[in-house]
Formats: sequence, structure tokens, C-alpha cells
Amino acid sequence: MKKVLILGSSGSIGVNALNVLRKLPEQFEVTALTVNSQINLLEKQIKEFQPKFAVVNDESAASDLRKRSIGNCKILSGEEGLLHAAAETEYDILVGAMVGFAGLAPTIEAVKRGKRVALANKETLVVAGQLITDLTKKHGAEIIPVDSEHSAIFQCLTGENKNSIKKIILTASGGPFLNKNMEDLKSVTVKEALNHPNWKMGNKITIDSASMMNKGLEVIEAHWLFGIEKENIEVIIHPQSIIHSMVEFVDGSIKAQLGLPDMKLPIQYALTYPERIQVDFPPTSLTKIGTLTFFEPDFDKYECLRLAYRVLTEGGTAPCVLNAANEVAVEKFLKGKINFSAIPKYISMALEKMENHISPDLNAIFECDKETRKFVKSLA
Ligand code: MN3
Repeated sequence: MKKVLILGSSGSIGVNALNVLRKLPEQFEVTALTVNSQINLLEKQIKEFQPKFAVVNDESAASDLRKRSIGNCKILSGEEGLLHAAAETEYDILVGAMVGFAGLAPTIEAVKRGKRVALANKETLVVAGQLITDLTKKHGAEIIPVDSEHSAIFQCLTGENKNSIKKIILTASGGPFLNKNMEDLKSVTVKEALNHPNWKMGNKITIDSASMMNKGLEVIEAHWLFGIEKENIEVIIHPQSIIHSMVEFVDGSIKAQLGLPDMKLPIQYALTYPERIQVDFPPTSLTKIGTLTFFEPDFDKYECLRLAYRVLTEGGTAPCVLNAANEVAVEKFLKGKINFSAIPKYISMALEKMENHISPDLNAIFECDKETRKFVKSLA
């Protein structure tokens, strides 16, 4: 019986992780759940899964929850509670399903304890890739990707020698604006940007998919997860989202992993790896799908993707600046304060403004994140 802590149990990945765990009661036990503020959903999850701990980031929501009858589950709160859950409580696998930079510190605690991290929170590797990679080696931790593309690559690489990889081919759906041009992007609405054709996800990642920043973050994530240089990471558009990604080997052979776009599969694989467990996911009918198509991304239209490759070249805190600026810009776009094409502009401005620190420690990363947010928030 493996014990599981879920960071971010009210989000789309967290809910799907619980959907997976609900069907595997013999193998897994949920020991802790964390949310930002959604206590109504958390209360239901606590009643069903009976974890020993739950953390609510928002203090007043936490005290509301403490007044309800939730059995023996201990309610912690704030950043301190989050760190306590990751650093002190008992678990075997941490599911990193929080959104954005906030997932970094607790993930590091799990890595330092040599745990398995089923990582969905790509921002963690984007901002602190070197640090996490070094700590993972040092403490014998295990990072198993939950991101569908990286899970695909991870599956393609099973049994292969790293030296035989020629390149990684990340597939991208192209998002809701695949058929729009650069001019159109200036006037797209929040509602249009949130209407992803293939995947149902949270707001932040859905906007990132529309701008292709999501794919840019995934290029950086792939670099750190698999130790592959950016020249050997290619992005291609595949609108059907059936091939989740591919690996090309030195002999010219290409391996791909296919399936319907459903996060339950990569989540379950990260939990049960190296085993595969039979489940009742709907089958992938290739004859029903019929056609798979591929084409090159337009880097002028998807400026965010170009910026992601650029910060990977620059290294240091540049990826942290990109991530923080993007998080703030996306928030501004969702609130209707800026238009869609201002997102890459704000990121470029932040990259110009912020000084790059090479080989940053955790403090330097936190400082960079804070300063970049301050700068981008101050932009009109
Ligand atoms: Mn993905």
C-alpha cells in the first residue's frame, strides 16, 4: 500500500488524480490533500478519502473548514502548513498538481526526502531545473512526469539508452487559435482563449496553451527531465492530440505514445510505474480518429514559444523571469486588463529589465520571482 500526498487536490490534475486513486483502493492510500482556498470541494474529498492531513493555503478558509465536522483530519494552513505536509508527514508519492511557482518549495521538500514526485507542476522545473535535478540525484528521489507529453517521452524512453536519442519531438495541439493569424490575436477574447479544442484544463494552463507558452514551458521541462539540449527538442503541431509526443533515435527510428487526450492515463502511469494497471478508460479507436496531421509552428505568431527557447539559451534566472512575467500577464489578461498579444510583450520587457543570475540558489530564485512579479504588475 503506497501513501499519496496530493498538492493541489481541487485543481483539474488533483481531481483527476483522485479519480484514478478512487479505483485503486488496494494499491494506494491518500494521506494528505492541499488546496488554495476551495474548502467545499476539499471537505467532500476529506470525507471520501479520509487523509490524516489537509492544508488550506488561505488562512480564513482554513478556519472556516476547522469549524466543520471532518473527523480526524488535521487542518493545517498557509505556506507553513504546505511545507510541513511535504517535509514532515508520512507519504511515498507526492503528486505535484499545484499551478505555478507556488508548487516549488513543497516539491523541493519531497525531493530532499528522496520521495517519488509525480510532477504535473511544470513551472517547478522551469524556474529551478538545475537545482531540482541536482537535488534529485543527491537524494535518490524520482521525478515521474505527469504532463502528457513528458509521460509519452518517458514511456518511449523506457528500455532505451540515453545516448541513442537523436531528438525529442513534442506535439502541440495549436490551441484554440490555430487558424487565426497574428493580427487576429490582438482582438481575441478571454472566452475564446479559454475554449481549448481537445483538453479540459484549468484557466492558467488553457491560456498558456492558446499562446503556446505551455509548449515553451514544456520544452524547458523536457530539457531538465531528460537531459536533452534545446537544439534536439522540436515542437510540431498535431491538432488531434492523439500522439502525445515522440522520440527519434540515432538510427532514424521514431517511437510515439498514443492515446485519447485524458490526463488520467499519465497520472496513473506516474503512480504505478514501472507497472501498468488495467482500467476502464475508453479505448482509443484509431479507425474512428482516421487522420493524424502534423505541421510546423509559426514562431512569429507564437512569440511565447520563441521566448521559451531564448531563456533556455540564456539560462540562470531567465526562465524564472519568463515564468513569473507570464503568470502575472496571464492573470491580467484573464481579468480583461490587457489584450492577448500583450502577454509576450510583457515577458520580453521583463527579460530586458531583470538582471540574469547564473546558477541561482533557491533564495535567488525566490527573489527573482518576487521582483519580476512586482515589475510586471507595475506595467500599465
Ligand atoms: Mn502538456
